[in-house]
Amino acid sequence: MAGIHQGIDDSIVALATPNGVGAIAVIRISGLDAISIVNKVFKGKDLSKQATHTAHFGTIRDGAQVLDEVLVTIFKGPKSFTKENVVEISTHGSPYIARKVIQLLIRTGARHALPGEFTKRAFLNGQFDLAQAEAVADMILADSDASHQAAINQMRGGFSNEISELREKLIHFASMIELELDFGEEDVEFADRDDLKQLVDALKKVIGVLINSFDLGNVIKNGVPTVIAGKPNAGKSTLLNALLNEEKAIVSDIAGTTRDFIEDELNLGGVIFRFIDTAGLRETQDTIEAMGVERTQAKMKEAALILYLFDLVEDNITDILREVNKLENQGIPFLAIGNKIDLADEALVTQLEANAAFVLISAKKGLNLELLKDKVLEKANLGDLNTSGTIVTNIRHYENLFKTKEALEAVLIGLSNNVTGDFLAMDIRQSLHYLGEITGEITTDDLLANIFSKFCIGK
Ligand SMILES: Nc1nc2c(ncn2[C@@H]2O[C@H](COP(=O)(O)OP(=O)(O)OP(=O)(O)O)[C@@H](O)[C@H]2O)c(=O)[nH]1
Ligand SMILES: [Mg+2]
Repeated sequence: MAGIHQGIDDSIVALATPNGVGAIAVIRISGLDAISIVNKVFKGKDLSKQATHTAHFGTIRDGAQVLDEVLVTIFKGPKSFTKENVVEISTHGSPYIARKVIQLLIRTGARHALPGEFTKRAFLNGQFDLAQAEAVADMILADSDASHQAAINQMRGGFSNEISELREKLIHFASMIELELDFGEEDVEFADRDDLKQLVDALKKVIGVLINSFDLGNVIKNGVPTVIAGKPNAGKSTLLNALLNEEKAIVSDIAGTTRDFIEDELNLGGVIFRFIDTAGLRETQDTIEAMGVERTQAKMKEAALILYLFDLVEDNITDILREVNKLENQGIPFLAIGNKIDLADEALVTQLEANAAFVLISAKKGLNLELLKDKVLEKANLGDLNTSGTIVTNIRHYENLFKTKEALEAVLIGLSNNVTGDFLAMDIRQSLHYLGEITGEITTDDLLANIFSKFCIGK
C-alpha cells in the first residue's frame, strides 16, 4: 500500500461539468485546504465561518479583477463525496471563465486533479469499495435503462456485499486451518474437512452464477451484438440505415457495396442493440470483397442474434428454405427476413406469410419495421432483463471471479487428496486474494492507477 496516500493532503481542483459552453460550469475543489483556498479569492462572505452544506453568492476575484459572479457550495468532510472538505463553484458556463478560475485556484494553492482522482480519494477514504467506484464510471457511461440499473445496483453495493459475505466465510476456514498449523506435529483438526468442502462447493456455485451473469452483463453494458447478413444487394445497408434513421452505410444497386462491417447502437425497449451491417455473402474473385465476406462469417459466429435478409425479388422459395435450414444448423438465434415486399411477387409473399418464422419488410419504404423491432426484442430472449439480481458487468471482476473459481477447485482437489493443511491454506488464501481484489480489500498501486486512469478528469 506504500505510496497510495501520497499527496492526499493537497487540495485538487478540476472542472466537474463537460468542457464547453453551457448555462453554468461547476468547478470542484477537494482537500484539507479547499475552503480556505476558495475563501482567499471569494468576495461576499467569510467562507471559513459558514456551515456545511450551504450555498453562498459572491464574486471570484483575481486581485482587483472580478472574474465572475458565482455560487459557492460548501461541504465539510467527512460529509462530502471525497470525505474531505469540498467546495463546488458554479460559474457562468464559459470555458474561458472556468479556465481562469481554475488557474487562479492553482496559483492560490490547489493542484489540478488527475483523471478519476476525486473518486479515488472517495475510495481511499472509505466512501465506498472498489467495485462501487467502478460502478460510478459505468453509471456515467450508461446509455440504456438496463445498463443504468445494473450500474446503480453495483454502486449501491449489492455486488460488493455478495462478494464480501463469501470472503468472510472463507476467511474463517483459512484461520482455522492456519491455527492447526501452529500446533505443528500434533494431529489436530479445527477445521472440519466436510464442512469446508460444503462451503467451497457452495461458494463455487455462487461464483459460477456470477460468472455466467457476465454474458448478460456484457450485453447490458455493450449492447446485444446483432449481425445483419445475407447475399449482396439483399438490402442490408438499407435496413441498417432505416433502423438507425440515418444514412450510416452506403447503399447502391451494385452487388458487393459493403466491404468492411459498419456498426451502430440502437435502444429498443430499454435494451441496447449493436447492429452490425456486413459484406454480402457470396463467392467472389475480388480480394478485398473476399476479406469482407470472411469478416462477415466471423461476425456471424460472435453474434447473439443474426438478422438474415432475403431479397424477395431475386431469391426463390427453394433457395430461401435451403438457406434457412443452414442457419438452423449453425445454432445461433436468427430471424429470417424477406426484404423488398414492395416489389415482391405476390405468390411468394403469400407462401412466406404462412410461415410464422418469416418477417416480411421493405427496408427502403420502411414497411413493417416496427414489427421487425418487436421480433428482434423477442428473439434476443433477454426475458425482462432482471437487473435486480447481481450481474457482473466488469471484465476485471469477471477475470477475478474466474481465478477465484480455479483456486477453489484446487481446494476441492486438495481435500479429496487429503493434502496437508498448509497446502489447503495456500489455495484458500489464493481465492481470498482474488475475491479481495474485486472490492479493493486487497489493492496495489498498479491496480488503482489502472482503474482510475480510465475515469475522466474532474470525476
Ligand atoms: N424496392 C426496394 N429496393 C430496396 C429495398 N431495400 C433495398 N433496396 C435496394 O436494393 C439495393 C441494394 O441495397 P443495399 O442496402 O446496398 O444492399 P446490401 O445488402 O447492403 O448490399 P451489399 O452491401 O452489396 O452486400 C439498393 O438499390 C437499394 O435501394 C426495398 O425494401 N425495396
Ligand atoms: Mg451493404
